[in-house]
Amino acid sequence: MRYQRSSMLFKDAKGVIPGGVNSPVRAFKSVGGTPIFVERAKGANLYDVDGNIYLDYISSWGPMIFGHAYTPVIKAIKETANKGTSFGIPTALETEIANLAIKMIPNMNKIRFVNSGTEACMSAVRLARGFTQREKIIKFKGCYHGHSDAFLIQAGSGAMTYGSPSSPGVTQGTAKDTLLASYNNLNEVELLFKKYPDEFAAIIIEPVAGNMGCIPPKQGFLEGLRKLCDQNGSLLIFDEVMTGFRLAKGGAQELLEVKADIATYGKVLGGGLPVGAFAANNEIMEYLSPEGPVYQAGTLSGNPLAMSAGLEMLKALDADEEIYFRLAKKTKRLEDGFKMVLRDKKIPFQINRLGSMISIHFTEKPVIDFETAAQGNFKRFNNYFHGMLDQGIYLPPSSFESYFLNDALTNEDIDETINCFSKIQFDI
Ligand code: KE4
Repeated sequence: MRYQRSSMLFKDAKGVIPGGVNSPVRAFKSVGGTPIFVERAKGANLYDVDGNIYLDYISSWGPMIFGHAYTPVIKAIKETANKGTSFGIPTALETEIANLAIKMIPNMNKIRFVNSGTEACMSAVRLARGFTQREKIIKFKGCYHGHSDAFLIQAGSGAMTYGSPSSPGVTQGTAKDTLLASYNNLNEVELLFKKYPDEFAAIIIEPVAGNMGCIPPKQGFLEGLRKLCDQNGSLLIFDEVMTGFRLAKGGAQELLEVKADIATYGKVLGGGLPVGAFAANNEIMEYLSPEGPVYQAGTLSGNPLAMSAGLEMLKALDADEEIYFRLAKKTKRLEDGFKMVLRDKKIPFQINRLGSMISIHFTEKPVIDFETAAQGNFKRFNNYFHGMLDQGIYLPPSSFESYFLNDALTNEDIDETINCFSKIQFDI
């Protein structure tokens, strides 16, 4: 049986870990079935505990941009570990990676390292609130900024009313300060600023949405948010946890040429170890403890083991002038192949792509926001997901996720993926 040992391990895991996983998306809840358990990974391949081999299209949800077990990162981790893994005392390594990150990221002077994207986004909002001395924030339906209370908010009864908690445990008191707008809808944001003048500390957005599937910003959308923030004295926070160091050295700020006031990072920045970060100019960062009044801290923040992995990733990206071109070209090859198959089978679909971020929605209408993303044919998606998994292609187990290609994928791997795709029975 193809997944026998994974099934056993999943059963064991559920006896001691909630849902058998340490992050819900891994449980295959939306696609059904039993998650595979990985034994090891190298390059573009995952090897599960039943001896099955996969081409990996999530790359640990972004970090493995050069592929798994990337030699320079592994070497750095081993060498650093021999000298101790964490001290809770400053190391020169933190300054080295901070300098390189600030060199690569436009518009920022300082960066603070934390341990996850959630922590980075949570801290960025607190910093924006402290800096502006305002309480409300605007986020966008379908954008995910981690599981901090302020972000687990769904649209309230009317678009202009307060949000409501999208998870038990999040209080109404928290929800009242988070208001929602639709992605790619500038008008809704303008109305919020009109309704709550001088009350918004910040807008937080994924500059290229990756948690509704991939949704690029419409022409002028981010520029419009920039203008509204400038007009209203609010900060623009780019959540670049996914896009940072993946779309370009300078992330979405560089690629889309829109300036953020605070940008958050994670994933690629840690090279597969737990790292998040947030960056801003000197004026804003001076408000952060211990220099300023906005408190933020972390026992393992900037620990040398994670910093050594992240530093090697950034060095490799900074030195490789072609990486982003190669990744975009490979992702376009996949896009073109998928389109040819689906057009030939006359299956309605939308493929959104920017750089190496891509996703498929089985729907007629262009997917431009959460509402249109939610109109996909999920049964068809789930059938496609499992049909590909059974052929050794590991895709994100939800149509609300973006695919993350890695540079270890070859053109032959992409063509093999397209070949597997052509064998799927879509017309169920
Ligand atoms: P983490 O706390 O999971 O490191 O980062 C949260 C986060 C923040 N911002 C964006 C744009 C993100 O995509 C994420 C996390 N991404 C998900 C994948 N959609 C992580 C996968 C998971 O939750 O297991």
